[in-house]
Amino acid sequence: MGEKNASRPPVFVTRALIPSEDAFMERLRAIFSSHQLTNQGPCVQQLEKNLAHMMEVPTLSLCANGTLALQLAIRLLGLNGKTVITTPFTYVATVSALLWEGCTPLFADIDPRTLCLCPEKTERLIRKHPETAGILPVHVYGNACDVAAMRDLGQRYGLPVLYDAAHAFGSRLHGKSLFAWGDAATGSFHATKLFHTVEGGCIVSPHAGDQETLRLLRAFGHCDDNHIRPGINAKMSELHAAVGLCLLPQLPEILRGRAARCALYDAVLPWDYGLRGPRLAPGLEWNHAYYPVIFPDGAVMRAVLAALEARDIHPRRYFYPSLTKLPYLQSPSCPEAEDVAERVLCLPLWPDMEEDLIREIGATVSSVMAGA
Ligand code: T4K
Repeated sequence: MGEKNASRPPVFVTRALIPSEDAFMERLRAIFSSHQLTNQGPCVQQLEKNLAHMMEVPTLSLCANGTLALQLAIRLLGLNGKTVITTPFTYVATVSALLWEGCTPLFADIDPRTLCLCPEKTERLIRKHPETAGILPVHVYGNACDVAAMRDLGQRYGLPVLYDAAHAFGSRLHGKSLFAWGDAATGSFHATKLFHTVEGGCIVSPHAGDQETLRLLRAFGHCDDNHIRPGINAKMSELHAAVGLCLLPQLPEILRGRAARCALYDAVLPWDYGLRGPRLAPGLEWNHAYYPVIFPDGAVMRAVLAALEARDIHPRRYFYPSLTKLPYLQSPSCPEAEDVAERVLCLPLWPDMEEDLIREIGATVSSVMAGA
């Protein structure tokens, strides 16, 4: 153990999908010959239509990235400047979007089984903070939050529920896209995501009229000479949308490839040593967005990480630290999130990842666990 394999390049947590060069060049030539490179061009419109159709949602608005998608959705729901309850177990973008919109984030702890925001702890925090104006749960790793409990909370306290669905593209709950839940849901199409536009994001809302508002918000707030509200520049370019149009037809193959690799991890990892994964929501067709493994304690996780890194294999500590520990926020502790953040690792995963690599990772983890 501990030997770098000189015959292969380093292994990272994921490997971005590359569109077929021919398909992309064809789209690029069309874009260049039209001279329309951005500002709600035909590729963006087509991708919006294709994604909305595929996800069976009334409308979908593309934007420049998943962070701006959150910021636009916060504005859409009128939450800017207000107190919003969210989860500490997520990528930092969830909370930085709130901070950039002048919100006060409050962290409720997670359910340690699903790793998503806990509805009971959220309700306790709402009662303690009657100034709460909204709830921002995250479908972590593409697992589903308890959407029924969150909807119930939203209705009982009159609070909009905005889902950060950055990991959830391709996940379906009871046959419906995870983006179909909530007062709005936002996605990320960053290069590291299972489907991407290099940089990109989207906002889905159940109200068709919101698309017009989002079109204004993401493009300076005006329509020709008619200035309606303050906006920002969060538009997606035609080149980015073209990458998405090339990759989208591969989605079924992408999901199958990821599921098969996760099944192989399931088979080769030494679960008897107390490893576990998040408990998936009942009724979920999971997109296998990540392959998180929770180790018995932080010391074992760090030993596994060191052994893999010695082989030039680089899993990631998604999501460490718990956001309650951010140095620029003062937050009470959330023990469940802090505990999981100390001992979770996301193993490398992409749809055509070599099976031998997964076996090598399994054997490395097994040998560390056997000696621990
Ligand atoms: N909400 C949640 C819950 C999120 O997880 C995220 C983003 C957002 C909101 C915000 O969405 P965006 O504004 O990003 O659209 C990555 C991604 O940059 C970020 O999108 C993602 N979540 C987060 C979980 O992970 P890093 O800093 O870990 O990425 P990086 O550059 O270390 O890349 C990881 C590996 O991916 C590399 O080692 C190799 C591979 N890779 C990376 C890039 C950039 C490629 O193969 N090609 C590439 O171009 O943040």
